[in-house]
Amino acid sequence: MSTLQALIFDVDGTLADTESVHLQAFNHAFADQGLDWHWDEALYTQLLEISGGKERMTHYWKQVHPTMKDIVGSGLTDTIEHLHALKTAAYESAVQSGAVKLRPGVLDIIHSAHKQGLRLAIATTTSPVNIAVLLRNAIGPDWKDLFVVIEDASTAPKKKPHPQVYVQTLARLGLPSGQCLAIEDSSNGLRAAMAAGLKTLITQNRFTAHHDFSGALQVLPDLGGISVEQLHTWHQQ
Ligand code: XBP
Ligand code: MG
Repeated sequence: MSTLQALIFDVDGTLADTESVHLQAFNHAFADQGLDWHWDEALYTQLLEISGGKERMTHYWKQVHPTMKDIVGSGLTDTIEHLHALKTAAYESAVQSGAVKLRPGVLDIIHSAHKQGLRLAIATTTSPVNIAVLLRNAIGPDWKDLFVVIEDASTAPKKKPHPQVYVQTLARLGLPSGQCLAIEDSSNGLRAAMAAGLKTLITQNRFTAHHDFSGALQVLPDLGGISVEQLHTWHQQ
């Protein structure tokens, strides 16, 4: 029987309910560039089927505004890069000003798991600056000391449901998937983790409550009141 040695956390929607702040940041970038794009929550819930902010904007552009000319005069890719840089800056300042709190139970689980000697890792499709601003504000300047591995959009360009980010996390942990547990919020994340052979706990949120979570170890509203011991028990199931 493989005992649990590591927890691998997704970021957006799992560590914190960040997507409404991402949504505001996208709309800020569009308005800043004089685009008449405005994503409401209903549309964004659909667009979240596409992991990765750049991929999401590219999908939207090609699907909804195929005739739109690029705005920086050097083609779609550069325009998307430019919009994404603006969006990330807007997201960073919103989180920096306290727009996002960690979800219930997350900080307790991180600290108790770390104290009990479990290794902690992050496997996300978001950008590294977004992880840093969230966790620096939520945990403190030494937040990185708690995580032995961080894989993100800068190290794993193939986005969930592709398993690349989880496969690379496992390789860097040096652990078999059977000794780890992934914690996710979305069907893309669940599929990516399961494709890497990981048992996965889902903490759903309002953007993902309608998703198909077949194959998840558990589907929870959040981690509130969940102990590390309980994670061990579920992992042994
Ligand atoms: C969720 C995502 C990200 C965010 C936006 O990531 O798909 O794209 O929505 O962040 P996670 P970026 O894997 O943590 O759930 O604009 O930086 O992509
Ligand atoms: Mg997520």
